Amino acid sequence: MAAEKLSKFSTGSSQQGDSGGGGDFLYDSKRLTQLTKWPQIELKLKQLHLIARPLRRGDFDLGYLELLKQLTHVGNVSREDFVRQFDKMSMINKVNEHYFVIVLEDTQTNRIIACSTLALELKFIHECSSRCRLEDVAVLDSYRGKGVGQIIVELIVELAREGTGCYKLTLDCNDQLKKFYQLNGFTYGCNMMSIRFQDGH
Ligand code: 16G
Repeated sequence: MAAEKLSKFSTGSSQQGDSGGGGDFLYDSKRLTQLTKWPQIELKLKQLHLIARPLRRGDFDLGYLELLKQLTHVGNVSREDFVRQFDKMSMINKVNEHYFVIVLEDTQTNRIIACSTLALELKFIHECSSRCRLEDVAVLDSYRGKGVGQIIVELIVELAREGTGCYKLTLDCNDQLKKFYQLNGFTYGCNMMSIRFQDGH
């Protein structure tokens, strides 16, 4: 039963391949381009001169971390730190896909202007299903108000729905963003609690 719930894209283990031409993607870009809704999403992106693709090792130079700084504390992350973390995620993805970081790149400036991450957690419950989390959604301030946030969330929702076989997709957000996520298909369910380690950055 669990096997039947696997995505139509599932290949057993991650393909490190890249149908998009850049080489070192975090996961196979077909995960995005084979989504049923991809043509509609791609059209919306084109109108804004944007492309959507998996994170690449070279994105350190295209403003990925600067973008994340608009979401929360990032701290000092050197190129070596970034590449080490990227390679760890990539290795984990080879065993079983877990990290789907999507970036939107402006084709006119070659800067990354929005991002989001789908993280997949394997479970025993729900017949050995998986649960997905929507994480680290950020849109560069100068690109807000154009529907970019809606596109980046839609991509993750479709990837979770169609590309993972998970039984649910959840997220954490502050009160100001509740309305935005409700408009994008999420319902308010249960409370999120946390213990913050380190010094509460
Ligand atoms: C938001 C993000 C979460 C991110 C956190 C960082 C979404 C949907 N939620 O809750 O993914 O990890 O902010 O804030 O993007 P923190 O540094 O206070 O944990």
